Amino acid sequence: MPKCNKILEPIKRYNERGVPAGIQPVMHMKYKAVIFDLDGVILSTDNYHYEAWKALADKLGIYFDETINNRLRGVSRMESLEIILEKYNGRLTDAEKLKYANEKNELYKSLLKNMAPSAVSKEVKDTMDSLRAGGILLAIGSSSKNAKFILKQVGLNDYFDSISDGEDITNSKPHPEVFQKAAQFLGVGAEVCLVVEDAVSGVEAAKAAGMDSAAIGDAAKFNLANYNLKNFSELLEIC
Ligand code: B16
Ligand code: MG
Repeated sequence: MPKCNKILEPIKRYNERGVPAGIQPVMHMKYKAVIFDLDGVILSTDNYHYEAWKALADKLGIYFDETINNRLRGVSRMESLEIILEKYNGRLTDAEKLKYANEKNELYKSLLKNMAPSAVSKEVKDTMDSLRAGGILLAIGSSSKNAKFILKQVGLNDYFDSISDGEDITNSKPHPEVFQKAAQFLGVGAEVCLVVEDAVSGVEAAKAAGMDSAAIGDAAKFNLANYNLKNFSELLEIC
């Protein structure tokens, strides 16, 4: 498919979705919708996840570091706990696992209250505004059950055309369900969607959904996605 990135003159006023004047719409878009992973793409909650998992690991006497934390990217809460328990000598019942996962989540949620709109960079917001101004639908496809809470914290709760998150799915990435639901909520087919992901499992999920993908951050180190982004704003060149 051809690459189209023709930029129009800046629009002069706010449109009905609150895209500010001066944001440049990108025309002749290749994709009808862009589905963004949340954590690691729109913003980062890595530090909060780390602090909350570390507190639980310390309580159980389990070794935990940044490298293990990186393995939790894009992975569901219970699967994350299983990864942490790889270094645990004892055995936990399912009920105990659930209790500890809930405990971690309560601490994580209290840390998330520190998040503010400044957690979303100007580059990310301006890029999304430009895509929107060009008529592209914008969605979230996140494994997190806290996605809506996080979006509210950063003032983006009413921004996206659809949100598919951990509350909507029974299978987590690399299963394609979260992205399939996002496309379904938008009313578009997989072939017109571009997924933006920071996790390898997320890129694999996009592929399994039959969608193109753009990898950023960690996932961009592997040659799995259709595009590897150095900067978020490069989305304007590939859409
Ligand atoms: P929660 P994403 C993912 O979000 C995180 O990357 C991952 O670290 C986390 O374990 C998962 O959400 C579940 O989060 O405990 O809040 O339900 O990258 O898919 O937006
Ligand atoms: Mg992510």
